[in-house]
Amino acid sequence: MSLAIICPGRDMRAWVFALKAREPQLEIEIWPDIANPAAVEFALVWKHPPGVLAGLPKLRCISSLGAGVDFLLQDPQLPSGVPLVRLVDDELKQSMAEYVCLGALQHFRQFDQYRQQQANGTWQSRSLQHISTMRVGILGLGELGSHVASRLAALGFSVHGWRRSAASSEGIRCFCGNEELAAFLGMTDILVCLLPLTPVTRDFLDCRVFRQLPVGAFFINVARGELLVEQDLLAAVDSGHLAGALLDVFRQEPLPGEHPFWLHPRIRITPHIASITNPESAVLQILENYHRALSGQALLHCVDRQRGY
Ligand code: OXD
Repeated sequence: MSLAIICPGRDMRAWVFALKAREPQLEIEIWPDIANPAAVEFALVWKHPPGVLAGLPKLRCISSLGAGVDFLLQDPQLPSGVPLVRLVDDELKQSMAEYVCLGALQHFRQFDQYRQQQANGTWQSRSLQHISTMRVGILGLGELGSHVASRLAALGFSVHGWRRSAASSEGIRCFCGNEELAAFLGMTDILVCLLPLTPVTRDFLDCRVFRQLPVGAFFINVARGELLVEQDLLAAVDSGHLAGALLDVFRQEPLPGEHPFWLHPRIRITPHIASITNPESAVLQILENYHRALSGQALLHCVDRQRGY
């Protein structure tokens, strides 16, 4: 039996090292060099070529190498009976919180404006509100969203959240479903998107959403590019309705060289680095699930294929 790593185009040596450090006997195969597909019982996957998993007849578990599983569910030949799991990892949560807190603080403390003043040789202080007057709304209160919310609240921001369906959210005001979306957006000065990408959420962030935000709101997308209608964001920023945006994810990655986001003065971009899986910490969950899968026990962080997360 073996564990296959299927992550085209990535250097997986750190993963093999971390897995072997904890479990030296583990047999690891790296796609496309899988000697015996019938021996593979566990697959560790990121953006695999569609159809590859269907060629592994003895799979007992498919684990995403990240928090998202949208790329798995888009594979039309995804083996139907095999459980899917995603990573829930403290370091993923920590790095996501760092990124969003930095983006929110930079906007709140007007760093872009000070940068501009520096370029113009202008020495001038700008007015500063109390941080509690800055209302941050988190779309998606799953593992990452809830953690980010608690870190933003610890900094002093007023934080509230929105989720598609009702569920308890400790210590944070939560709006639910389409009926409460307008109320949520209407009191959001910084909108942070951490929704999973599913057929229901694709293109969710469009002109109707931006229109309902207060004038001068700021937008941060750290979820998936396909949630955003990019033209609608550009129009909302260019019209002055939105103050700007910080984007880490895009419909097409890498972002094409001629894309208007590159040179836009009020849109900042990063190359999908908000939260990066650290092999050292992530292999703990992966190995736990590997053993659970082999012994037929319930797996950690299973994905509901119907919901898409
Ligand atoms: C993830 C990602 O899903 O990095 O973990 O996008």
